[in-house]
Amino acid sequence: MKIERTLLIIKPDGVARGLIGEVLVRVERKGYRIERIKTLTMDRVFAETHYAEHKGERYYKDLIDYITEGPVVVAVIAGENPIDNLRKIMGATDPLDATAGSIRGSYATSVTRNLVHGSDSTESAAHEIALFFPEMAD
Ligand code: IDP
Ligand code: MG
Repeated sequence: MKIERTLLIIKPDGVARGLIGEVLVRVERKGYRIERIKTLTMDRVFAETHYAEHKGERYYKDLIDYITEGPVVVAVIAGENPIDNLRKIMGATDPLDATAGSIRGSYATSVTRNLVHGSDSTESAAHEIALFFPEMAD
């Protein structure tokens, strides 16, 4: 089995609503290991770096306001095929399109305030892990 990694973020609404455990239990029960985990509050400069590819989108300001509004939990998730599996556990970006049993399908109603983030490719996972956990970069 090839061990790979992805970055999970429980966004400010997930932390404020007391859903940290709910998210992590699903990730662990799927079979993944939580290799690193911490709480932090992103400032706007950091958030703009993380979401740089969205700059110019009409929802960009709302996204930066949202992600900086309070603490988030950031974790490195390790195991087999973590990127695609985590995105499946999370559900589609818009909770309306997310399957009913997914995290977003179960707990979110808004396309912006959709509780969780997961890296979307091997490249973005490596980039995001290095951004949030620079001590892990090799
Ligand atoms: P993802 O989080 O499922 O990978 P992305 O397209 O990468 O989705 O968008 C990043 C974040 O930006 C989303 O999770 C959501 O918070 C916000 N977002 C994306 N698309 C929209 C939109 O059409 N309207 C409002 N917010 C959006
Ligand atoms: Mg994305």
